[in-house]
Amino acid sequence: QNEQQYLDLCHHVLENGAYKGDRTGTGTYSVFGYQMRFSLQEGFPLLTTKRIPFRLIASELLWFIKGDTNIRYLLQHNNNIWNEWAFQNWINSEEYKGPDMTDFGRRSQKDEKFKEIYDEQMSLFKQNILEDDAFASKYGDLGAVYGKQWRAWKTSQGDIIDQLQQVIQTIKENPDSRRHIVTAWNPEDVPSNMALPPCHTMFQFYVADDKLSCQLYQRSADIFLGVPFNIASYALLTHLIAHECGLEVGEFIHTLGDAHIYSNHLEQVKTQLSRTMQPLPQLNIDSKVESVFDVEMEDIELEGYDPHPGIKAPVAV
Ligand code: UFP
Repeated sequence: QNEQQYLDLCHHVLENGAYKGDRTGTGTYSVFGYQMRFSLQEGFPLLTTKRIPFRLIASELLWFIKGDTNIRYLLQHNNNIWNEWAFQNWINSEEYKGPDMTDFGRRSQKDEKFKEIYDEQMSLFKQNILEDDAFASKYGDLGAVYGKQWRAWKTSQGDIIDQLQQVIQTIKENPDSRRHIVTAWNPEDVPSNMALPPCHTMFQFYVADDKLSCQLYQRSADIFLGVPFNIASYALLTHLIAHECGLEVGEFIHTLGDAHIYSNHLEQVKTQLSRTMQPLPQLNIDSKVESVFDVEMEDIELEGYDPHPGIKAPVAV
């Protein structure tokens, strides 16, 4: 069963994970190298043992697919998941004259007073991104994030490669190819140009029996907070591309490098593991959709999602 794959991963890391320090200073239990297989025919792999905000996953994916790198699109869809990265550029700039926001992520988790001041600055920032075109193009753009690498990879010759468009074309023209790859890891951009070196390093498509499968190599995986999003995102991508190519969906294969549970997520993971899985939802894509590049939120519908409540956990920053 699909969701069991994820719960097994949690059990595996709780039992076998090595304690390991990490960049954020939080500490993790970690294994290296792990694979899950989700049969997309069985249902859409959105976890039911805690509520996962599908709307955020879908609008972020559409943002990648469009090759957009400006958070304005996300804000227009009430999606705040990339705000901190843009905000960091804003407070680093000479134009920012507000209160000191140094280390805002960590401080707002620890200091209530500071959090109020930060929330106010963040909401002003969001308003400016939404209302002021010049401000948005200057401070809303995240640069070399997934949208850019997928749709506008810059070569050393200064040319642009649209990897996603090319891979869709080859899936249609030469489905048996073993070269259906999109890579986001660009050594030239890591780390100086990138807010966060890509976690989803590369993915490959595969066609057999008129079914489209996708495998992702994820170099670093926050099992409690990140992975449930990542599974749903790539499952949705596979559905969308299969739809455009006139194929059925096959499997999503999720291969993880450093797969870790943060030491301050252990209780939350145990709570989740104590719950009973519900039936998986179904994904419906509007049959009018022809190209993945034109998909909008209203074309995607999730049916029969009845999860357990969400579980809060601190994000490692
Ligand atoms: N992370 C995920 N999935 C994502 C994403 C980040 O699990 O889609 F963007 C986690 C992995 C890790 C942290 O815990 O974010 C990135 O830190 P690092 O670059 O040090 O691996």
